[in-house]
Amino acid sequence: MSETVKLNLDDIQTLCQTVLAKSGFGPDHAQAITETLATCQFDDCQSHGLFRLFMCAETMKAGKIDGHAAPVVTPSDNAIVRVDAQGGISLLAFQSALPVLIEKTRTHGIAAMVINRCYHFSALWPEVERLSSAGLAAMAMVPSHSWVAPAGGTRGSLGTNPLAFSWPRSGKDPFTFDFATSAFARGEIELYRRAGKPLPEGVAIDKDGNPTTDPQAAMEGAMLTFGSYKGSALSIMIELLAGPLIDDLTSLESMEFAEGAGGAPYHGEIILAFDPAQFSGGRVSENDARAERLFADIADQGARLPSQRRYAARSRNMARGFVEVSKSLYDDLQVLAQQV
Ligand code: NDP
Ligand code: PYC
Repeated sequence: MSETVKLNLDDIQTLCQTVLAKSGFGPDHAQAITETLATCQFDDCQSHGLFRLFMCAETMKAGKIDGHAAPVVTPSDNAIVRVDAQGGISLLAFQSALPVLIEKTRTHGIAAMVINRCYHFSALWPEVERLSSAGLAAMAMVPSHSWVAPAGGTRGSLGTNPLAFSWPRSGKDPFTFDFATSAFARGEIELYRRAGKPLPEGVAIDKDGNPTTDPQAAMEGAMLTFGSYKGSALSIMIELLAGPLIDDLTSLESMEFAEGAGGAPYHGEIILAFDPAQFSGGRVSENDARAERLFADIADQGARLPSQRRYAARSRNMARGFVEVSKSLYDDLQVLAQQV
């Protein structure tokens, strides 16, 4: 990072609250968004930290989101907790239904949270880590906008469709991964465009279907999935599980719904939680030891676990009490705070 600015938690909260309140988000939504952005920024998650304030403001400007929506959790006797975000940002809906998901998972061994009619702009790891910190294993998935071409295709049909997983570890940070099924997240391409840097090969094609390393051409053309047909198939699975399965929109439909107005995609989300106590027949500590043996074998080869960089950033930033963001991002956020 070239020139940087140091921001402590108060600075982050003030900046977020100013932008969000001025954009038109009510206090509950502003609080939920601020918590997530601060959590991401303290983990040095650049594409989904403070940078996402632009997307929040843009989503409000696009005119369809309800910044004051009150999520509604539907009671059920089964293992599915359904929460209708009522056209607001997903985060408040997630928070409202989380205690029910935890309770249902402990009752049934496996349970799912289905969020409908939400705008989604955030990283998924803060959500799955809320579940692993309650001793549960968890997965989360969302579609987005149809920016991504399927393997062998020439135009966007799929979303950047992130998949997140978290596994609780006694006395240690959980094992967590969270990544887009596109080769790059859209947010990452936006960061390359801001920095005027070319993309690596294999990330995108232009609008004529030719490979490109130009971030602007990539955004006008189509992004590619990671791992060729394998990432493409995973991405399609996410479309199905977090779309038609839960009676909500695919990335194609989310794009149509936006009518070119920009902002965050609008769709549903599915979060699955597993109770290790029930799945292992009560033999949690013996099976935790197996998992730990696997992690140790990986580390022993000099390989790193996913999220290790993030946890190191978290402990460093928490200890010193501030994060460093690029001065150009900080300046642009100050302008945003004046403009909205
Ligand atoms: P990254 O490629 O930055 O990272 C993906 C994961 O891989 C992280 O858990 C990361 O851990 C891990 N990782 C990276 N390098 C290594 C390595 N060498 N060895 C082992 N593990 C490694 O993620 P993306 O850019 O694809 O996604 C970034 C964020 O964007 C995600 O949080 C995702 O949820 C979000 N997103 C949200 C969307 C939405 O619609 N809401 C859409 C698409 C993405 P570490 O962090 O420690 O480096
Ligand atoms: O980075 O692909 C992305 C993204 C989409 C919605 C929020 N982030």
